[in-house]
Amino acid sequence: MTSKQLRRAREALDSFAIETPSWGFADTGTRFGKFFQDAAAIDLNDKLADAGHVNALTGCCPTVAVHVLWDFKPGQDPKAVARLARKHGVKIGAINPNLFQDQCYKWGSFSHNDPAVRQHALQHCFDSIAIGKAVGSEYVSMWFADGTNYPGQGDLRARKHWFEECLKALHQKLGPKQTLLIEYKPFEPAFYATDIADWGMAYLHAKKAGKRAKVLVDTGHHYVAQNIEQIVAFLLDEDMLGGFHFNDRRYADDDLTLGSIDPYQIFRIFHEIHAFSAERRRAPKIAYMIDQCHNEKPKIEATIQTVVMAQELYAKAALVDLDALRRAQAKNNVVDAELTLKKAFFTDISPALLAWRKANKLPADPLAAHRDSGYERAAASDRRRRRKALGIKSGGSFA
Ligand code: AFD
Ligand code: MN
Ligand code: MN
Repeated sequence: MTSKQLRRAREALDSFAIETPSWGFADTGTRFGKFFQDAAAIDLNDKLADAGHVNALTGCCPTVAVHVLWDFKPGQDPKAVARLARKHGVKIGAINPNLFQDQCYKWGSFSHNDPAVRQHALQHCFDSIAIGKAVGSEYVSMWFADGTNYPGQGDLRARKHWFEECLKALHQKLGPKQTLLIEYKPFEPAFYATDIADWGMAYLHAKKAGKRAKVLVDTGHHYVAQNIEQIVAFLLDEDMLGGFHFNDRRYADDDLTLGSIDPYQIFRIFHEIHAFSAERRRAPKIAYMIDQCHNEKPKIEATIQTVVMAQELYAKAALVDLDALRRAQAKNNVVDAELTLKKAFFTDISPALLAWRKANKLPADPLAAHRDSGYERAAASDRRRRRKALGIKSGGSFA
């Protein structure tokens, strides 16, 4: 690395933070079954402890996204949760309402044809906004499972109008520092028409909801051939890119770990953001968040691997020589234009990462430091004991 590259990479590392998901530390599964891990978090205290441990080792993930129904017990004091997070060295990040598990949502939430259900869903979101205000969170992150499975099942335009009404009502409840993130997903669990199926629908709903509504891009929520960085460039240019849920996938919303299948795609997404920031001389406010569930990888190891990969790709993308790129584009020199990206992508930025970690008093190898720390072993034995006492299934081959 040249000294100029070293400086740019370290500046990028200084400015980069990514949010871990509370649900990434707990046992998760697929629709075919759940495989338990002894060291998986049991409750919110475990999740925040694990998130704090990952942040202490990596220095780049100081906030934790929470799922209201999965993390907040009914009547729990949100300020106590904020204090618990601080105790573990992290802060509560995005608030995720849950509009997809209650039985009343069988026919949808904001798109339900019964106004009482729509009102029930809205009230849950109002409560989630209040939790966000109480814990000092900036983001309310909305994902909807709403959709239909058969042609003719629902009135597609009526559902659009119900969504518009609810999102507008929700936006009006936001505090002055809160942003509403509207996430899209082409299918699953709906397999005929998902109500917010693509970036265009999310964009339209955000625009109509109000000024503090933006689009959330989940990298797993696209058709295999879709060009995600082009969507990101459009949303950036319209000042409508609110944030990301990063993960990776081979086929659909597989929730594999970021960069495990196609790191070059994440690099190209970050390149669009760096190019936008350089040309507009301002870094857009974007919530970088992880949304994964690692059924097979140990939860904490997978999260360390993920945040380090995100850091590396973000720093690599900062090395693209934008002047050389624009010169090559101006001359339609396709090979040189492509090479400016490839050169940055294949630059070994470990010298910058090591220097950054040293300057921030962080371990040179966060994964090795975690493995040497005994944290996983201690968590497994404590949580195995607690699971037994709670009568919850544990890991192991014949459990
Ligand atoms: C599922 C959904 C969506 C949502 C996440 C957390 O596909 O990505 O953001 O759960 O609620 O992955
Ligand atoms: Mn998501
Ligand atoms: Mn998803």
